[in-house]
Amino acid sequence: MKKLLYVFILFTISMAAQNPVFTHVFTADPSPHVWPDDDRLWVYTSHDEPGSNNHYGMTGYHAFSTTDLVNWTDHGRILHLENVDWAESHAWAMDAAFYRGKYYLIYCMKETGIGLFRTGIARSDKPEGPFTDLGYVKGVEFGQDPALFIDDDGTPYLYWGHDRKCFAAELNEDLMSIKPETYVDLTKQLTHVFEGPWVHKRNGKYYLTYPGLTPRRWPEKMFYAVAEKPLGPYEFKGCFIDDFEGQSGTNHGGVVNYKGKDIMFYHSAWLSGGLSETRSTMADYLNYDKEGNIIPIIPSKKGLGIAKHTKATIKVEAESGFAAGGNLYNVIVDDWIKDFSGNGYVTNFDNPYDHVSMLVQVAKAGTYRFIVRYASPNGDSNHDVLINSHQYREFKFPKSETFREIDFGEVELKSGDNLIRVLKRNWKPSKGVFAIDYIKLEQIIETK
Ligand code: FUB
Repeated sequence: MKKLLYVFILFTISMAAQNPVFTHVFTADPSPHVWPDDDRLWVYTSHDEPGSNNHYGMTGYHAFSTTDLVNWTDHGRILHLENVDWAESHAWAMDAAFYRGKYYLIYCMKETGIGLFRTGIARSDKPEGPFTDLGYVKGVEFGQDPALFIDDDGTPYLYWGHDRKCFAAELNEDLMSIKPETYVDLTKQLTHVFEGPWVHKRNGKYYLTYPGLTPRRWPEKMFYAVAEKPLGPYEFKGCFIDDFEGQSGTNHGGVVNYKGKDIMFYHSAWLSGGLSETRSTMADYLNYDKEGNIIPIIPSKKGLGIAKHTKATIKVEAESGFAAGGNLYNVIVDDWIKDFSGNGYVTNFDNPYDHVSMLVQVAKAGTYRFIVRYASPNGDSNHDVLINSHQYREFKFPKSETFREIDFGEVELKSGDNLIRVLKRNWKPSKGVFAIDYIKLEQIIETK
């Protein structure tokens, strides 16, 4: 009977829901942020590989942004194990921060040859990356599930924890080591803690939320504790997300204030139909009583409740292709044609098979609208677009002195990694400059 009910609930969710938030890709451990002078809400996530149902194969991170909580841009893969020299596996939970004019990702991966979690740190000039690894934070042994909290006075604090433990410390100004004299073991203050700490500040108080096990029993529930200072002491308050139907074994997330309302991002297994390691980001409003206690959340289909569905557009900057799982073959990144997005564009398709390829990751096979932003100041240009080595079409890019989007209609993507390559296959003497700024793939949602 319970099984039947469960199937029904999942079916209903897929018909009309804002939860899970992203339905085109499997994501976990969401880390939500609002950055200075930016009206977007950003969510950084780890990535679950379709079909693996296995935490050990996790390899990279994604960034998402929105201004209306309905339409999301998936900026694609922003960091991968391959971009981190010292790590061999387990790209598990991460967080992001804005500190002294730069954007940081802080993440855990297992160190090559040692197999222990380290807390890595990477930097970018832009919130969507790509991020460059700087190494791992010294003084953080067993550094799983890091959270980097920058207090209002600019002081950086690191929280981390796994396997029923939680620690915290102030970081030095370069973010590359902890101040050992500030190190605290918070484990005893955080009843039931298992992993995944996250800190947000409200009315001058520090709320530390975390996944925990009530004595050693899975699945995880979300708990919280409150303190007057970032490093505690913390007063345990209780559970605010109990286990729920369709939950993955784990839970993990964070709180952000966007346009005046607190939102809790966390994860479930709703999209995968209950596969505990094939997870999806969820979001629900977080409310408090008059005393500042969190009012427990019951995970809802409605989520943020603004529209029937959220919709994601995958946007991949051509110049980030190499860092983000693609390739730049015999082409260059340039910036003299103005009004490009990101850090530039890709140009110099001078010889046969010169190409840029870009990685697009999706959870399930589906049809997407394929849009390219390009410029071709000297005249029409014909280029081939190859999707996963088999969908081969020659596209005509009409003359355009400035960057413009062109919609090439529908393409099929397979579940998992899709490589989209733009190249000049049938080479003819070039008519001049041809530049690719980005590609976009728009999710087609059927409304019933
Ligand atoms: O996503 C991999 C691991 O699962 C995270 O590091 C944990 O917090 C749990 O969510």
